[in-house]
Amino acid sequence: MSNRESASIVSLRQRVDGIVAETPVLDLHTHLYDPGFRSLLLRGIDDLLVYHYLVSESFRQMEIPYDRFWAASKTEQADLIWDALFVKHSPVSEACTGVLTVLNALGLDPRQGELKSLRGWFAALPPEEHVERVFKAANVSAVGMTNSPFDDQERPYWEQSIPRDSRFFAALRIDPLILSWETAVPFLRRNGYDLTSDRTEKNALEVRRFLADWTRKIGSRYCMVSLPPEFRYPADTDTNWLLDEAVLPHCREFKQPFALMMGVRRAVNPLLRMAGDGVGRSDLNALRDLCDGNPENRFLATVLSRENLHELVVLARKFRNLHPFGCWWFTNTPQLVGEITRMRLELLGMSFTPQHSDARVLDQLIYKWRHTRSVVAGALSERYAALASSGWMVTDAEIRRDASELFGGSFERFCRG
Ligand code: HDL
Ligand code: ZN
Repeated sequence: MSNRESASIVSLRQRVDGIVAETPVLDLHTHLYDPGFRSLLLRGIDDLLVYHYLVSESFRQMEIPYDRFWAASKTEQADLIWDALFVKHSPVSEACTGVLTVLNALGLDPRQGELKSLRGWFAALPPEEHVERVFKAANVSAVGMTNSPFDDQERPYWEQSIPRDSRFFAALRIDPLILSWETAVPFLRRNGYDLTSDRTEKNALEVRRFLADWTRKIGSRYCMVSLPPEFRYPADTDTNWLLDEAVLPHCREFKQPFALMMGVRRAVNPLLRMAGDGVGRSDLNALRDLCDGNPENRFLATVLSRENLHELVVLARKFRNLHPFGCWWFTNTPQLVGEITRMRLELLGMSFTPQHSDARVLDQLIYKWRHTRSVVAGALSERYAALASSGWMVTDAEIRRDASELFGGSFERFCRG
């Protein structure tokens, strides 16, 4: 490669880095809450350190019995995790590095003094100002929440009219309905829905009334469910009856996509509580038959198993009502985000959404998006360099258009249908 050619590759990467950095992102799936939900919005150094990704990693470096850890206060747990993963060992995992990316971006040096000074800094930051500071540092324009009518902590907030920050849009999460029908029925009955667990048209209509009531109450933009690797479609199950007779007709009526997160094996180690979930390979024939059998429905989909990711991309080539999104959870590491994004660009062009943060703690938006932007910009630059070698010189306007598509535009267009 001549000096001139290598110089133009470097400048191309710099152009792409710059444009990607200045492109605001719509983060379609997080577990964050609008500050109006008060204590449900997790933020600050202790919430960052007790993030379940770090809990599972720290148990590998600690002898403490599970119950002793869970009996400790959040501050004590954070101290244990800091010592295990940051003091006794280099914090090289993605989740550890992320904490340091956040602190560095906020101008905080964790090497100076104890965690106490960091705690004091965050404690002095009002939630609304904290949101502004993080959204600016992460260049995030909006985040999708995860809103469950079945969550006893969250539900009361929807029953009062709290002031809402429109940047936090709602998404209706319905795992208990879809996956635990027998326990969902008494919950629905307690909340005014006249149904039984029998698979009748009347009961299906009551479930649709529940879905419609909550979609209107929270103004959700899509419905979402996470599914175990064993999920099959079609199948003679309550899950599939609910999908066919209630959820998918509801999504058609409200002109909303249905989001599937496939391949999570819950409570592989229950002693780790939220940190105890694992992964399993899904049978994506189920997704194929959902897309093929419901052409009027639109499906957002992400998969947890790396082995499913190539199949998901190939399926998306066959069904335009399928929109792959994100490098979910255990695939959200720089190496895998790079591999997955290159695969998607090379097989789908721009018709996908490369990432969602899945952030649970406000400050995580900073690291999850800085790390993602760097990797996506690299993959995009490589594709543009391939174009350049065929004489197609991408313009800055085209890079801005493409980045805007990848960081929320394509999702929003898919939602509009
Ligand atoms: O089911 C989900 O939405 C997952 O994202 C889980 O919440 C998981 O605990 C998680 O936070 N992954 O990033
Ligand atoms: Zn999630």
